Amino acid sequence: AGIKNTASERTFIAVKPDGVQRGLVGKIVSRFEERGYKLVAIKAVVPSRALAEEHYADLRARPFFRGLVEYMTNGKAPVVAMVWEGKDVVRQGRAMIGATNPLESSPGSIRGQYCVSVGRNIIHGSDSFESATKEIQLWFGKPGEVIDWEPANWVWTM
Ligand code: 3AN
Repeated sequence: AGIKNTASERTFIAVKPDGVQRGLVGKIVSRFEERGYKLVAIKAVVPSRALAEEHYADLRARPFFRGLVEYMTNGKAPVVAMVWEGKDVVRQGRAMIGATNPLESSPGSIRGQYCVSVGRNIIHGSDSFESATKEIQLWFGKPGEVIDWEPANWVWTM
């Protein structure tokens, strides 16, 4: 409850193993940077089964759950986990990513530009402020993993 300050909101974004395999990490990072968001955490990680199952706990009953966890954890490529900060970043992040099913993702969205299969849709983004809080804690729970910093103008502030 209370008023949320969405200017300093944070969201959890992850390039999934298929996105890493396809060399899309840089393009995805660029989109968030160029939109005006601030990168406050990033790491490559092969998640444990427990972490992946907790991350996708809401989907436990779905038929694709086992396959989804297997593909996130098999280590053929890591997940690139990130935390992005800025105004309305939870909702904007979802809009930039596009619909879950690539058949419904608008062509200008990340999934709309790079994916054709719902089971290989290259990227995850938190779907609400509450999910973001939970997912940031889950993936970046150790002290110091999320970094507060202030942008400065390095072109002429010297
Ligand atoms: P989103 O990732 O857009 O929040 P969710 O939470 O419904 O969508 O699904 C999480 C992940 O589960 C998707 N990114 C996708 O990898 C996988 N998934 C969702 N629906 C299907 C499906 N029908 N078949 C296979 N995988 C699916």
